[in-house]
Amino acid sequence: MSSDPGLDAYVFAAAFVEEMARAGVRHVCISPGSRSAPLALAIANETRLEFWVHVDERCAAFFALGLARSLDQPVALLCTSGTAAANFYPAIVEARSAGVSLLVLTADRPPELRDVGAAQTIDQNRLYGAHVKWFVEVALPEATPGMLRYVRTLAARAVAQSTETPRGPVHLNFPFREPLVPQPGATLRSSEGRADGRPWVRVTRSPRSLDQESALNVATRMKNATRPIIVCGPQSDTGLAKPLADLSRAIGAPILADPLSQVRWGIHDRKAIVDSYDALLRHERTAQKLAPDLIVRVGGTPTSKALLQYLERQSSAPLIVVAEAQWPDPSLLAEEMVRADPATAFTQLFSIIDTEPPESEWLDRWLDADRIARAALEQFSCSLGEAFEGAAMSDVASVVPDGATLFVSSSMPVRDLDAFAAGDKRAIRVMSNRGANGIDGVISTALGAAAGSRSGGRGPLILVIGDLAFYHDMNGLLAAKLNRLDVTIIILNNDGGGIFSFLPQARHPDHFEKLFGTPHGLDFEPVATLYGGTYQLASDSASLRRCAGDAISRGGLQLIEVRTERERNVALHREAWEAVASALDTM
Ligand SMILES: Cc1ncc(C[n+]2csc(CCOP(=O)(O)OP(=O)(O)O)c2C)c(N)n1
Ligand SMILES: [Mg+2]
Repeated sequence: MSSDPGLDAYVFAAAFVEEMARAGVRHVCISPGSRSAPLALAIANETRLEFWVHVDERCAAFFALGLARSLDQPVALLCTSGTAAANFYPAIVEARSAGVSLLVLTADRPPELRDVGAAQTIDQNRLYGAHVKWFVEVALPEATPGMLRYVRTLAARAVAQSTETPRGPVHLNFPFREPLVPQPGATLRSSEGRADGRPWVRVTRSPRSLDQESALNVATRMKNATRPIIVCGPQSDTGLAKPLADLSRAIGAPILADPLSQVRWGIHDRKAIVDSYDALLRHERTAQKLAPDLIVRVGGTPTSKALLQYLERQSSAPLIVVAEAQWPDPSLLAEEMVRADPATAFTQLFSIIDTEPPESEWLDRWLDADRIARAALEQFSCSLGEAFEGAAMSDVASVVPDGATLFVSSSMPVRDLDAFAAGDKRAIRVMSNRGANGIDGVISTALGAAAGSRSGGRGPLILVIGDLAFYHDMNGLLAAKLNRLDVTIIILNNDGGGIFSFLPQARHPDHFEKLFGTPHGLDFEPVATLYGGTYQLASDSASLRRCAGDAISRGGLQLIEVRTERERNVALHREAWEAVASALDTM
């Protein structure tokens, strides 16, 4: 123990922070507080780290989630003790469900001040329960060689734990005793790590592949199928598209590409991509004609309910799920679970199958239906003289520049993107908080992704969000103002929860508006002024495309509102599906 215990705490914290940086962390979201001072100062002094300060911890954690997603890197979070830490909770739940690496650092009182009425002290032991992969009650800081070895190893291990498949959040609770800062004038020295900036512990791993025998078995099943389909659900690996396209070609399978699959858009071989399945599988006769004899699924559970229901009806076709870690099969119909990294597994399978592609009347049948459904949807949208959420979603998707990121909120935006937006060869990343499907933290996550796009040298970020989800996270907009982020936000304002009008409760009008519709009557224009942004109201397709195009090229915080009406929106969706059905009837 030195004569400056505040300096010892700093040295200990700085060793942790330095090791975090050496293990690949580049960004930290910090929320203000006193107990966390040793870590906050160490982070601010670590030149490899960029730090983002957020007053609202809920926003901070979602912002970190968006950054981690965008950069495909672990991101750290720091807050003080008490309810501050509890406000991290929803983003941690999402990170756990969606497999995103976060290092959650919370400061705490030392053991002797717990449960004795000390201020701002709650039980932070395993605060996030099963929603973190790893919890550590960190030792009290000491600047001795042994304890510095301990804290360096801890940092390396925490990063490794959070980035190991399945990725996820880890929680480290740091007790600090007062004094929390070094004496005035003290030199903020740090301890010695390994030479040449090497991490204290280098962690090595390689993607999980299939052993020879399993690969041969799965390849044989795929090759023998005459009516195979591949369903690609939400996933973030942009490297999956090519091996997936190769495999689909080798077995003559259509790829039903979820909007969050990173396969619907992109420059890979697109010949087998089907993206109108949500509309065409609602047509019973077409769905029957498209009954598969093998289903291969990869990625998370698909967004489309029509697709999920179709898959459940095909229970006689064997279902092979390729998933390295999660168990993405709520249908409980999987016959085989292939435990390997999907891109690696598909490359292996393709190298075994690599024969002349089969003459595929089967694939043509899918592509014909897809073309007819798409044309009917487009014709329907063009014929409207009013704002329609489905058309708005495809309008926005159509003006997203190559290289941009499109973030869509849960509830109807992600479903409308799925149902109405056609894929093409633009390299567009599509993101959404679909781990736990929350409508909270959407703005902050999107802004985190915008920050990630900026630091990764990528294109702009466009967010499409419902009015309730927008309202839920308005606090998050401060990050756009303070950090001068470029983000175009399209608010689909139907004055409440539009999704509920599609659900059975809509047929119980007595309490519907109060309990489910939840209109708020808010005027969003002043929100743009409050946060230093620009506001536009778009009244139809043409003006939405124009406003969005202008907003994206202007940069800064751009809000565009599209006003719709919930009941009318349901009617228009039904008309769109009917238009598709009539077109398919002629097939
Ligand atoms: C945090 C959270 N609270 C509640 C819900 C339940 N919920 C699902 S959709 C929805 C309404 C969303 O409304 P809005 O964002 O306006 O989108 P719309 O349905 O109108 O497209 C609600 C409350 C949820 N998913 N997440
Ligand atoms: Mg709404």
